[in-house]
Parts: sequence; structure tokens; C-alpha cells
Amino acid sequence: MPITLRSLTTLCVFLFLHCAPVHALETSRPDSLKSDIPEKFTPKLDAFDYVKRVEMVPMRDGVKLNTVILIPKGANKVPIILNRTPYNATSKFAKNSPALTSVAPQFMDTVAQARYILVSQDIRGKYKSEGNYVMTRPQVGPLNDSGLDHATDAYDTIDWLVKNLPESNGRVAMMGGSYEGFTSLMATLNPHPALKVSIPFAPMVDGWIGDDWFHNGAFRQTGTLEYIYGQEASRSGDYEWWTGKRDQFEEYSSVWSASDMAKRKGIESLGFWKALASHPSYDSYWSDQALDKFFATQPIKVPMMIVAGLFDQEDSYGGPALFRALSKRSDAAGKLHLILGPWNHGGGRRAGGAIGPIQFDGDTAVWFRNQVMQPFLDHFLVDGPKPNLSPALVYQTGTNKWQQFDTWPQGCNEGCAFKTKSLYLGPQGTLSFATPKPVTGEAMSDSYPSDPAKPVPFIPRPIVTTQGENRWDEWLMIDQRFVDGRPDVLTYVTEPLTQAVTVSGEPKGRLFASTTGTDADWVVKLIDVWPDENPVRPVMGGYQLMVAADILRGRYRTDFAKPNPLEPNKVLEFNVRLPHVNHVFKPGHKIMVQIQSSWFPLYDRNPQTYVQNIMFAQPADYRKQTHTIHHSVAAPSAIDLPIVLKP
Ligand code: PG9
Repeated sequence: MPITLRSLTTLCVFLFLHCAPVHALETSRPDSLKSDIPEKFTPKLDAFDYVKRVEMVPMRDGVKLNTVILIPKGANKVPIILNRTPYNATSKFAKNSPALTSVAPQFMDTVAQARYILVSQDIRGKYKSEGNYVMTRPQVGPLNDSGLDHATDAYDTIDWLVKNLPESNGRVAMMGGSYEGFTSLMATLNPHPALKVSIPFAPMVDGWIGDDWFHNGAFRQTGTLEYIYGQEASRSGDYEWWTGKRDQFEEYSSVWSASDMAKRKGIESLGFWKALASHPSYDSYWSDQALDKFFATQPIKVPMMIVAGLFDQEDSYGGPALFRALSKRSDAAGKLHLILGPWNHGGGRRAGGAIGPIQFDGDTAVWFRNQVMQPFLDHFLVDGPKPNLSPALVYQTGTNKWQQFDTWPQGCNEGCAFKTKSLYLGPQGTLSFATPKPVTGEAMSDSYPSDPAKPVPFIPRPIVTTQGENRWDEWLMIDQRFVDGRPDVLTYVTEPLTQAVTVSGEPKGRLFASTTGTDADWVVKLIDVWPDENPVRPVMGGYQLMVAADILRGRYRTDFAKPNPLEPNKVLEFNVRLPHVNHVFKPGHKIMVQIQSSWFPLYDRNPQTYVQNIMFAQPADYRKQTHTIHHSVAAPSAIDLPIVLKP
């Protein structure tokens, strides 16, 4: 029979149909080749100068928490440094090096050099730990009836560690930053007797007033929505925020409200989004978990060093607020310290030589950890000498030096003279310490358009979030000339100073303002304007450095808990509390105040017509309005500066 194309095709189909099962049957036999990978591999770690133990540590309800423990080889009666994290304890010590000092994260550099035992633990419900995750799980009380919080979990962990690590001397310190600062603080409530000291870095203390989620009622939508997505969509951060845009400004401009963005990304089912969306005001959900207020009612049982940054872009409020609240307690003496460094959110924990183009005197963070933090730890953990440390150690920017203070805010010691002085906004963009006088022919107010469709960017566009190009860490120090001169940004500036102005404490913007709408946001920025030319560092010529800035959502003018519509065109007083500063405006510099009504997309836009819940505002609610800042005798808008007259 001749071989035709047709018969060949028939043969192939026959072979495929009939031979394939035979082939499959043959391979179903057990594999005759042995695996290259042994049942058990024992790595040769003789060269390592530490031993790693990974333990599931039981809590009082039976839930077990993943705990990574690094014990220096040869350790005998050494203290334990405990870090409790929502950010993956395993990755804290991820670097595969035989040297403990290389494996330790930077904030543990000095304790690794001291050869203390290092521990990091996944908190309840995250990564390899069991149990339920709740964002910054509130302390047991009105918001938490489970009997379990970060105080009980820290207690149970410490109890296990001191009983199961024979190399330890039975003394424990807690350390960590931000969320871990929060867990370090929470551990001091009903502490285990072995907890001898706590160092919360940049702790999250009040998520509505001025940390992470809101600032004075304005919702910090970028960062927050991405963060909730990363933290709550899965236990182990398996889902990453996606965007098809390079410019975050464009992405957030394509929706109006935060809930529209939440809907687009499918985060509406996540527990903490639901909490945020249903508590836009400072109700008991927020005030009952505000840790400065709560801890002020509790005895101080554990010595604490609160470490905070003057340029913290995430938790600028928490550290100083906690110190202020606790230092009023009679049991604070000798137990409470505030370190306020020239740092962004991570600064004190990492490198502290500069933020963007702004340079400090050497690496302030490394200096702090070596010269201040480690002796403080050693005193409580190994009976080292008592450090000679005032209650507050604060960096003075402008002069670039550390100062010790008995009190804070109001960095002032015995014998110094101190006064709050108002710097008044004036006609034609002037700014001066002279009180406004009745003048004829001068406008006693300045108006500007505020259009939610054209908001003011918080940093220059494109706002890029990819690693390496992201300016988040330095954004508070970005030159403000990029918005100066916009029609929707008002600028007031002094003459060049003939003598230094030293500001120390909490400035406050006091605006007399009106709007054609029924709601408005007010952003107040206190700026140090450098002289026009800088022969040594040309980039600093005319630089507008934001020394402090914040936002107030107008509806909370009289009560954070009870929002109210603004009466259109009525002049009303708005008080905008600014983050703490310790700064010298040098001779030749100018002081500037900028005012604007959006900071986008970091903060969600105010629709400027009053609605019940801005999270769910509808497109038609967002309206262009005219806002007016008054600077007359009767309505003297100003910025109140805490000024040191004699140091
Ligand atoms: N700022 C972050 C955070 C703290 C507390 C709660 C949620 C987020 C952080 O850096 O951990």
C-alpha cells in the first residue's frame, strides 16, 4: 500500500490516542532515581558567631507566635532585646552572614555589638504567627473584650524567653520603630517583671490627631490605603498594591473620594478600612485608643526612652505627645526621656546624616545609638553607670547641635527666658511681629480659588512610588518653591532677619478665614527661606525649607468629635497645631508662611460643600470655592511661635 499523506495522518492520530495512555501508565511507577536533596540537611554553621533558634511561643489563649532568636555563641548571663513586629520577624534577620553584627537590623547595631540576645517575633495573626490580626489591636478595655492585647502577648513572650533561654540574665528590653514602637510601648502596660526598659522609636500613638491615618481630621489616603492593602489582604503580605500609572497624582485624580479608590482596589472587605470609613471623626473609637491620653492615667512601671524625629512624615505626633502627657505624672522623674532628633520616620533607627539636601553634623543617628541609647540600655540591663541625661535631648536645626532640656515642649532650662510671640500675616504678603494696625487703602484680606479638580500637589509631580525614585522619606524637606506663586497658595514672608530667631516647642497657626463654601481644609507651613546665594552649597540658595507644617479639616474647628458645617462667607478662627520644632532662623534668612487648602494626593480632597462623611462624598459634592485669609485688626491671622529670648 502506498504511503499517502492521509494514511500517515491516520497513523499519527492512532499512535497518539493509543500509545499516550501506555506511556502514562509506564511513568506512574515509583521514580527509580533518588532525590539529590537529602531527608535532612544539617548546615555547617561552625563559622557563625551566633546560634539561631526559631520557636513557636505559646500565649495564654493557646495561640503560638513565631519567634526568631539569635544567641551570641558563648553568651552567659546576657540581656535579651525583644522586637515585636507586624513586618515579618524572619526578614528582620534575613541577611545570611556568620556575624551577628551583620545580621542585626540597623537599629540593633549597638546591642549586637554588645553581644546581647536578639529576638524578633511576628505579632498575633501576621506571617508565621497564629491568631487573629487586628490593626494596632487596642488595649483591653472598651474597644477590646478579648482579654488579649500587645501587653498580654509581650508579657507571655517575655515569660517564655526568660524561662527558656539559659544564656540570659533574666532582663529584657523592648525596641522597635513605628508599629513596633507601638508594641514596645504597649508592653509597658502591666509589664512582666523582667521587662526593665523600653525604647519605642517613632511610636504610633494617636492615629486620628496626627499619626498615620488622619491629621486633624484630614484623611491621609495615600500610604494608608496601600498600607491596609499590604497588611490586611493577607497574613503574609502576598498582595501588593497595583497601579497602571507612574504618577500617583494622576491615579488619585481619577477618583473623587477615598471610598471610590477602596472600591477600585477591592479593599472594602478589609477590617481596618471598614473601621476608618465608619469613624471619620474623633469619636470614642479613636479617643479610647489614643495612647498619650490612656498612658497618662497609668503608673509608669518601666523606664522609657521615647525616640522621635523632627521631620517624621508618618508619626510626627506620637512621640512628643506621649512624652508631654507622661512627663506631667509625678512618677516620671528619672524614668522618662525624649530624644527628638533631626530625623524622618526611619531616621533614628537608621542613618541620620542628612535628609535630601539638608545636612546635619555627622551621623546623628549613629551618634545617638552609640553615645545615648546603649549606655541607657546598659544601665538597666547590666548595671552600667547611670547616664547623665536630662529628660529631653533635642537637636537644634539651623545650628546643628544637640541640647538637653528639663522640659519639653518649651525647650528651656532654669534661667532662660521664653515667650510665645505672634508673627502676623499682613498686606502684600508681608509677615511681621508688629500687630496689625488700621490702615486705609490696603486690602485687609487675601482671597484664593480652591478647586478640588486642580488640587495642590504635596511634592513635585510626577509622584512616583517605585523604590529608588520615591521621595516619601524626604518629602517634608522638599524645597517649597515648587508651589510658591501658585494662585491657590498664599505666601507671607518677613524681611531678611537682622538677628537670629530661636523657636522651640509647638508653633500654632491661628487663621481668621472665610469661605464661600460650607467646609474647607487649611494647610499652614512654617518655612525657613535661605539667603539667595550660598557659595558653599549653591543648591541651598533661596531654599524654602518647611520647618513645620500641618493640616486642619475645617469642619472640626470647634470640636474634633462633632463636625459642623462652616457658615459661608463668615470670618471664623481656625487653630492649626504644628509639629514640634527646635530651630534657629539665622540672620540673613527670612521666615515664610504658606497657606493652601489641599495637599494632594496625600490627603483626600475636601469637597468644600458639607457632607456627612467625606469618605463617601459624591462627585457633585466637590465644588470650587473662594477662600479668604484675613489680616485686619479684628481678624489678625498669625502664626504663634514659641520663642527663646535667652537660652
Ligand atoms: N507608620 C507605620 C504604622 C505604624 C502603626 C500603624 C500602622 C502603620 C509604620 O511605619 O509602621
